[in-house]
Amino acid sequence: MNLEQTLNEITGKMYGKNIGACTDAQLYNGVLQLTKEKMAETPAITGDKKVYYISMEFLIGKLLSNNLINLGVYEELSDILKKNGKNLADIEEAEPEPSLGNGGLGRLAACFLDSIATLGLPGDGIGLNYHFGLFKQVFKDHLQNAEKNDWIQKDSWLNNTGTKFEVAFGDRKVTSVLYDIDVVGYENGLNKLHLFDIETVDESLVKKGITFDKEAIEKNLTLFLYPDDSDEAGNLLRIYQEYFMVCNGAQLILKEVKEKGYDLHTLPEHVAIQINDTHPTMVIPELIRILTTEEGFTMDEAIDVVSRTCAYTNHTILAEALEKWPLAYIEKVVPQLVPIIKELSDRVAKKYKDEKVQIIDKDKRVHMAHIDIHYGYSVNGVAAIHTEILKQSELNHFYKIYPEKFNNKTNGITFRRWLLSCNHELAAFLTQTIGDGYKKDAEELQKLLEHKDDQAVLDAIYDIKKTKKIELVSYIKDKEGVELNPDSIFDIQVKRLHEYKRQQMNALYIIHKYLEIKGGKKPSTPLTFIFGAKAAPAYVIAQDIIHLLLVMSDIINNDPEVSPYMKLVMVENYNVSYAEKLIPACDISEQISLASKEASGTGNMKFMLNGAVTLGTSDGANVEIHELVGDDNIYIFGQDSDTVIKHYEKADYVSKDYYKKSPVIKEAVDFIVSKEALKVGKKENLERLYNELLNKDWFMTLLDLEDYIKVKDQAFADYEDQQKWKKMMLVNIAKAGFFSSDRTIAEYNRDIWKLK
Ligand code: 9GP
Repeated sequence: MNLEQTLNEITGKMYGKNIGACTDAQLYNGVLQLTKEKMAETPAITGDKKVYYISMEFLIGKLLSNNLINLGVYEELSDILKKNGKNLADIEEAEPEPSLGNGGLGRLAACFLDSIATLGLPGDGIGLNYHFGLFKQVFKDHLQNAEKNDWIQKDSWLNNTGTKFEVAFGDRKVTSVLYDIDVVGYENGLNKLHLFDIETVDESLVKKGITFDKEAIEKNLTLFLYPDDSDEAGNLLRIYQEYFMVCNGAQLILKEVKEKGYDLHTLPEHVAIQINDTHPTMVIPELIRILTTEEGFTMDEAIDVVSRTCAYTNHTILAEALEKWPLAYIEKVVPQLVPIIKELSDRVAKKYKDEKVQIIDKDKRVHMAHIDIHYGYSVNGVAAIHTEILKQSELNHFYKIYPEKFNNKTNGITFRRWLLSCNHELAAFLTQTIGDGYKKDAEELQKLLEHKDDQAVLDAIYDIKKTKKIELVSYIKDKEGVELNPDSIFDIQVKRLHEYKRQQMNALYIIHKYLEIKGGKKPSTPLTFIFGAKAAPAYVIAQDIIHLLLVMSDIINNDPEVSPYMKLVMVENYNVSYAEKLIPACDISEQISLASKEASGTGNMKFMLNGAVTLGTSDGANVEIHELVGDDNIYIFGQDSDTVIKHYEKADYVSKDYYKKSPVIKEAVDFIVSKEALKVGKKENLERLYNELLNKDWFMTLLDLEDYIKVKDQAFADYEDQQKWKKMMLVNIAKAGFFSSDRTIAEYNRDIWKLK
């Protein structure tokens, strides 16, 4: 049977209809089943050694288009649907986006799974199946509201495996259920994403918004990703979730190893466990516990085997990734781990006197990252500068003890999703111009450089950008009700909302531009500023920044004197699907974190690959983008990380000094609490943000603001020179190959996992 006959048979059985008679939603279910059947026929990737990537988040995005591409049937299916009067893009719209991740960390995990399978390496993900995931963002009265994200439908990519494990929280025992999502490599075999759920989960526990009884562990454990942890019950719930994930993960790993007939003493020869930030750290004591209590290992043997199996990735220098749990909390949740953790801590204390490297500190808090570093065999950062900062300052005490453990793995992105799937036009044009070798070997994108002076190629890239802008304009009109001008410059900042990412600095630039236009100074080409970001519900200042952006968009878009020259839109509920529409349409990619604070960033890579030019600080992977494209094809501004780190060390940054010194800064900051802003916005939020900027500004917004304004204005001016801009676009696309996650994974494998 050919693909069309199979699909007709499926829709016939499901709905008694042929393809042409189905609605898009029905067809989505039909194509879902068809794709799942094709994946089930794909051979599993096997080998002597397997990697398990354990992560609290997997931000996998919609899967239909990607799976079809990787299976090699996207075009064929698209043609079949067209022949039947249907459009694959419309059918993709019917797919709900899984809500299993938050930001870069989770998206990276998803890109990695794609690349691991594409490279034909045996490797599975291990995580949790959150029913309401990260919250759904809804704007009301210029404020963010959080609602549950009800993404799981009857038919979905989740396959109930029937596998169950018992998890003990002290004397309290619960049962897990394992769901798998198939991960198919690009023209390669199959791996799995294993998502554990608690059998007794109860969705009806959530009454209003995202509030629920935090103590009802049996019911709430897998409801939300990152539930509010501003109180003790919230902290305990996080520990319950983390332990539930690793206890299941450890049981699954050991079960698979035994089923293959390997002796557990040879674990490091058959398994590598990659610990993604510190959330899965308890897998180390948990494995040691199982091996010593159930498998007859001595403590020395268990520690040795586990330490040669586990590797740790650090994804940020902010405190949030270096979890420190009070020992008393761990005692409440998993008392059986406490003796193991104490043993691990005692061994360190005997060997090293330095307080900074202890596992349990004087206040009886357990430093999770310290467990990873002492009892794992590899510690990696996620961009060159980030790894240097870890070695030289954040984790310097450990680097001195274990220099051989530290290594860098600059992040990457899967080009299947971030080029082939989200920008068919550009992918087709690249194939036509440089052949399709780049799909397997991303470095081949460099062939595009041979066309740097080819007018037809330069024009085509520019025209594709215009097509994507027009598509985005219509999407945003539909979703947000805002009319944008496709002939304007699209300047986009999309990422989690955090002060270190400095959306507030961008907002101050926008205020400055608004005031300039009001004063009669109009930009030659109109400007469109687009934001997308969710703020953690308990993060007050982040909510205030969203408020300011929504207030400013109201003021700007409704001012007839200003709106022909500039528009501002903050898209609601930014997620992977939205990113796939925004990124191909972007001209200027905002990567403006305070230097030293963004470990890597991966949005920066996605934008570059789609022909946007970066406006950024010397932070994270921006540094490597800069090296690759050269000074002429990027806009870099602001203080470098050494300077910033010194400011922190000396505690000598005073934001008010910058405010007093610069009339431009003062004018922009003052506007936040101006009559005009207060007429639209809320006094409490705007005043709080204003005071924060003037009296604290922990992430040094005002430090770089003047330079930011200058360099951003330069970028806008350069855009006027179309020829110059087209060349910049071309160089950025051509140089993006380094950032393929296939390269990153090949490096992880070469240096850390060593799978055949
Ligand atoms: O903030 C980092 C981001 O810079 C990086 O690209 C990403 C993937 O490595 O991880 C983010 N970290 C977190 O989300 C939490 O540590």
